[in-house]
Amino acid sequence: MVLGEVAASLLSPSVSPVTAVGGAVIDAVPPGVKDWAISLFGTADKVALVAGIVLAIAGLAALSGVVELRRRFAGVAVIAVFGAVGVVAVLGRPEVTAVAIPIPLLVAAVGIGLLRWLIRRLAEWQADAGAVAAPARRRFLQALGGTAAVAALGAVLASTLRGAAAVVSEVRSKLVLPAPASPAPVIPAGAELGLDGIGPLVTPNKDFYRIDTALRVPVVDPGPWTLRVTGLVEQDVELDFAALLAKPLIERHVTIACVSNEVGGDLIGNARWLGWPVRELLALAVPQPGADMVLSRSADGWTAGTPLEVLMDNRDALLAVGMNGEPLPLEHGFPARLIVPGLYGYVSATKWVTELKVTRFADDVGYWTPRGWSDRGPIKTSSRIDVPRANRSVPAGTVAFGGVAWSQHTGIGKVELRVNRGAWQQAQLAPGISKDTWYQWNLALPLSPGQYEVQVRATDLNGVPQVEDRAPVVPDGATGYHTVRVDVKS
Ligand SMILES: Nc1nc2c(c(=O)[nH]1)N[C@H]1C(S)=C(S)[C@@H](COP(=O)(O)O)O[C@H]1N2
Ligand SMILES: [Mo]
Repeated sequence: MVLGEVAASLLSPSVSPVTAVGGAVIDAVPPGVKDWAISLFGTADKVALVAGIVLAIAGLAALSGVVELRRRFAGVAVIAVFGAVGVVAVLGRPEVTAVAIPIPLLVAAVGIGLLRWLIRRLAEWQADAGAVAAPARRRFLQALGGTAAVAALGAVLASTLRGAAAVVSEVRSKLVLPAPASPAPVIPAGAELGLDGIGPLVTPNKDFYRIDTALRVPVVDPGPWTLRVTGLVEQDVELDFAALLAKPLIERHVTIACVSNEVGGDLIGNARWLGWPVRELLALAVPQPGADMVLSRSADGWTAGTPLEVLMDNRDALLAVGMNGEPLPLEHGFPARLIVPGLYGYVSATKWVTELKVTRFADDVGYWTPRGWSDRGPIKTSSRIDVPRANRSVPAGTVAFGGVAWSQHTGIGKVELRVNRGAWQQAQLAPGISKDTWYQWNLALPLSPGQYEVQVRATDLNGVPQVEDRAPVVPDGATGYHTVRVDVKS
């Protein structure tokens, strides 16, 4: 296993048998299990999966030792089957490369060699059992300890060696993005309330939520990278990174959100994205009549189905290369991704994007649709109380409430608060950067000592209030009022 990880560090994350098997598990498990894992482990779901795989492999290793001791080649067979599973998993990965195929076999061969060697030492010890000095016992324990030490060293090596990722990180850090032909509109004065505890209006890259199915961040070299526009188009278009950077790029603030964001959750963030409008790229390819969807595909095979009209209208859906003034971070889709105002990420925000297939909802589906999620995913109007934090006690007197509200591509008209299900009271709404971003709000309420339940509700610029009834995140996003309990102390 460690050998596989060292190879992955040097060559590409996708050659790791553990990553390949894990990826296959992610794609194959029934949606219910995956939702359960995400609700249990949250964004630590990947760590949990890898820990599970490591435990399963440790179990298999122990099993192979026990059966090999009883019967020659029984343990060898266990490892061989494991190697075969690794090859099948690697072959099934969309980012499969020729170098990845022999690696599970090599890993299995080394595993088998080690098993036979250790079993021979163990057999010598068993034969030697009566002897007082028991040198065979020492030899076995030395072999076992030595193997473990080499493995531990290898694991350290694998985690520090970041060959492929380091090369691409280096390319990324040297990259100078062109200045936008159309810069982002100036942030209006007062948009940032500066209230202690509200997240910043523009989320720094390091704090930006990350959601994807990739067990390890795909490493995509912008040199050979291309984006192809295919499918129901008058002509296929292929674009490389240099050509993309040479286009007149525009910069826009857009708040993206995950459909798995619970009411009050933090799977949402606002960034300044630099990119080329997707409609201009699609215009070069000329979509054919009848097409109504664009299936975007990433280097790791993930797909999203986005309504064609949303990519063609004037909302500035972007093929983005920059995030808050720097190239996209590797985990946010370097070298290029889609950013579509108004749609949840799972139907729009393809990272490491390599293909746009113009197609029809009747003919194609994105990754999450057969897994229980809706094929359409407009972001639902919602709002969040950031301060005071839920279940916190605050001193009596004037209590400052504040948070964010969003209704991408419509904009927020008002935000209201109510205490203990009383009358709604209008909060002060800060100006938004644009209707595609979230807005901050605040309201100071005089509260005497006691327990309070405070709820927030946003209404969009068309006068439509957010939905009160609670809905789970599946299949197309949560609804309901964010409710916090505040304990006011004398
Ligand atoms: N290649 C790829 N792109 C992806 C995903 C993915 O799993 N793979 N997940 C999507 C989802 S569900 C969301 S919410 C956004 C999150 O983008 P972020 O990680 O940059 O915040 O990315 C989208 N793009
Ligand atoms: Mo998401």
